Parts: sequence; structure tokens; C-alpha cells
Amino acid sequence: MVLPSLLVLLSACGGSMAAAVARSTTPRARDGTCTTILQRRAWHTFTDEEKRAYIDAELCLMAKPATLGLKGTKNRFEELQWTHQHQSNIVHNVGAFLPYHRLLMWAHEKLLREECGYQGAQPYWDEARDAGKFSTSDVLDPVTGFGGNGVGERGCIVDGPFVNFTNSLGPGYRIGEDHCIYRFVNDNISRQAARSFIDECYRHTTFARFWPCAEGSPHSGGHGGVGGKMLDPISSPGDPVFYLHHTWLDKVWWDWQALDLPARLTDISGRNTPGGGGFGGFPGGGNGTNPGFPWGNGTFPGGPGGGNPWRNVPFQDMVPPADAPGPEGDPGNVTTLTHILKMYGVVPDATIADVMDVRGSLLCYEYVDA
Ligand SMILES: *[C@@H]1O[C@H](CO)[C@@H](O)[C@H](O)[C@H]1NC(C)=O
Ligand SMILES: *[C@@H]1O[C@H](CO)[C@@H](O)[C@H](O)[C@H]1NC(C)=O
Ligand SMILES: *[C@@H]1O[C@H](CO)[C@@H](O)[C@H](O)[C@H]1NC(C)=O
Ligand SMILES: *[C@@H]1O[C@H](CO)[C@@H](O)[C@H](O)[C@H]1NC(C)=O
Ligand SMILES: *[C@@H]1O[C@H](CO)[C@@H](O)[C@H](O)[C@H]1NC(C)=O
Ligand SMILES: [Cu+2]
Repeated sequence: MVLPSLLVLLSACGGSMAAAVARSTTPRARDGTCTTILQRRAWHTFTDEEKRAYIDAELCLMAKPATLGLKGTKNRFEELQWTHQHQSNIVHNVGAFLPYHRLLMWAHEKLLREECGYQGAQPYWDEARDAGKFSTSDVLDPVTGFGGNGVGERGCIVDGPFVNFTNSLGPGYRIGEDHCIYRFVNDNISRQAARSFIDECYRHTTFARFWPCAEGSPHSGGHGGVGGKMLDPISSPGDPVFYLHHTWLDKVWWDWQALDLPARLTDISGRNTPGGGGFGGFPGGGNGTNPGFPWGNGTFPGGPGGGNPWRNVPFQDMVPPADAPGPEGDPGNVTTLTHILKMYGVVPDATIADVMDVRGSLLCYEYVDA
């Protein structure tokens, strides 16, 4: 079963197998300020001790009281989630999609390290390796990973280190309703995380063509393959797996940038406000001409589309609130380097220019291929 909008994504980004594209090269340091380079590695290459250290730091973030007065947040982990929930209407289906999520991953890594004693780097989920078999992945391991699939109508996870975490942001824009981490793992959808979809995106040589492709299948394969909280386009950072998923997508973007340096350190474009209000990259999420939910009807298990709020985020909870922010620092319709990425005090706001280079003056990391 594949929704029309997914077929659109499949035909836009899928199709014939691309020749394998060379991956991550190591670019030279550019302004000399990035000297201690964090090595971001795949979760499945972590030792059990490394996995434990990361998970312990995440649990620490979840246990640390909120400090910023962001409405409805109880802890530091939710403060990160709040920045995503609050502005999800302007960080998806737009040119700032990849830059904003890059900054969010970095902020998460920074909090783990500076506030929770984590010594390592943010890991990524090698989703291409697990495409079609998320259910047996190392990431969703009940003992050494993030816990497995959800159970029952609510899809609450029943094992793993986050089984007792109570999240109060979501579904959609709702706040103040405590809920478990819930999942509806779907290995049919997780096939869209396959390497062939990524190679297809790498055939595009401009950001204008690359970003919608990346937000399509590789991105939706991760969200839809886990399902549940991860399929909530607005509050999905309530499942800690979100950070491994979006770090993977960040690697996909960086590996594409690294194919043509330095040119791709300044290549940015894309619309500033989602055309028609769509949430491309989520099943049922539509595209620039087709708004998708909340006005269309997705029927994926665990996906948006109405009915049971824990299974399908109801339409009314997908509608941006009246005080939803608009883009800043970018007066035109096309996303530029001066576009401001707002972090509401979790970390300082940054511009897109600040996050174009992972070894620049703000960010300082690199990706190690698995
Ligand atoms: C979750 O809470 C239950 C009940 O208090 C406790 O027995 C269990 O050890 C907790 N599990 C984790 C992973 O914290
Ligand atoms: C996956 O696809 C197969 C074959 O099309 C189908 O029988 C099965 O029900 C699907 N599983 C899920 C969870 O959608
Ligand atoms: C957007 O979705 C509609 C409806 O599924 C489809 O007809 C249209 O071709 C899509 N547009 C793009 C740019 O993918
Ligand atoms: C989607 O479902 C809602 C609620 O059932 C309904 O009001 C709406 O008309 C449907 N929209 C479409 C495009 O089918
Ligand atoms: C931006 O797009 C809107 C809607 O398509 C259009 O009305 C407006 O003139 C555009 N503004 C600029 C500066 O291009
Ligand atoms: Cu997102």
C-alpha cells in the first residue's frame, strides 16, 4: 500500500538505479577555527559502552528541568523538541529544511556534551543498511539500542531505556498531554531508506533539485519506517531516534556537498514558506502544489490522517497556530544564506551561512563512513 503522495515522491526521486556515487571525502579546514573535529559515526559501529554512554546522556537531558520558559516544556530534551514543533511550518518543505535540522542536530550534540557529560559525537543511523528491516536494526535493539516497536492501539514502546519517558509535546501542535514514546514500525516503508534513493538524489547537481529529493524518500523512509511519534511532522523529536535519523540525513546532505567543494558551501535555494502548506517528505504530506495534510488524508499506519490521535495526528492538530512564526532574515521568496535559523535560546540563533560548512567557524565535525 503506497499513498499517492508517496508515489509522487517515488517517481520524483526513485526510478532507475543510479551508478554508485563516491561518498564522503575530507575537505580541508577552511578558516582555521575548526581544529578539534568531532567524528560522527554510525550507531551500529558503536561498542556497547559507547552506546550506553550516549543513551545515558540522552536520559540525563530528559531528566534535566527545562530552563527557558517555552510553553509546555518540562525538560531540556523537550526544549529542543519545542523549537521544532513551534516552527515546523517554516522548517519543512522549504529551502531551510536541511540547514535547520543540521543546526538542531548540532544543538542536541552540544547539550549532551556540555550538560550531560557525553564525550563522544552525535551518532547517525545508517538507514540504507537497514532499509526494509528497521524492525531488526541495531538502533531499535531492545537491550543495546532505543527499544523496539510499540505495542497495542497506542503503540507505546515496552522495552529499552526510554520505556518510562513521558513526553508532553504533541501530537501535532498540542501541548500538555503526557504520552509515551510510540512507534508503529513498518518495514515496507523503511525500504524507501535504500541507497538507490540517495544515489538518485546525488544525480542532482544543484541544491534547488537536491533538497526536495532528500526531503522525499530518504527522509520519509526513516520517519515512516519507525512510525508513530516519528511520523508526526511537528513533534517527532519526542522520539530520541529522531536525532539518529536526522543526523543520517545531514550526512546525506554533507556527502552531497563534499562532491563539489567549495561550490556547494554556498549553494542554497528553495522556497521560504511551504507552497500550499505542504509537509513534503512525510507520507500524506503533499508537495508544493498539493497541500497534503491537514487538508489531504493520509492513511498510513501510525501516520497523520485523523482518527485516533496516537495513531493518526488529527487534521486540526496539524494547523499552525495563529502565532506560528514566519521566516526571518530573508525578505524574498527564495531561501538565502542570510536566513535566520531560530533556536529560542537553546543555542544562539544562526544563519544558514553559519551551517553550510560542517568544518566552519560554528560547526566542527565530520562524518565517518560505516
Ligand atoms: C521503568 O519503570 C519501572 C517501574 O518503576 C521500573 O521497574 C523499570 O526499571 C523502569 N525502566 C527503565 C528502563 O527505566
Ligand atoms: C507490506 O507489504 C506486503 C506486500 O505488499 C503486505 O502484505 C503487508 O501487509 C505490508 N505490511 C505492512 C506492515 O504494511
Ligand atoms: C504534487 O502532488 C499532486 C497530487 O498528488 C501531483 O498531481 C503533482 O504532480 C505533485 N507535484 C509535484 C511537483 O510533485
Ligand atoms: C479528510 O478527512 C476529513 C475528516 O474525515 C474530511 O473532513 C476531509 O474532507 C477529508 N479531506 C479529503 C481531501 O479527503
Ligand atoms: C512571493 O510569492 C508570492 C506568492 O506566490 C507572490 O505573491 C509575491 O509577489 C512573491 N514575492 C516576491 C518578492 O517574489
Ligand atoms: Cu523535522
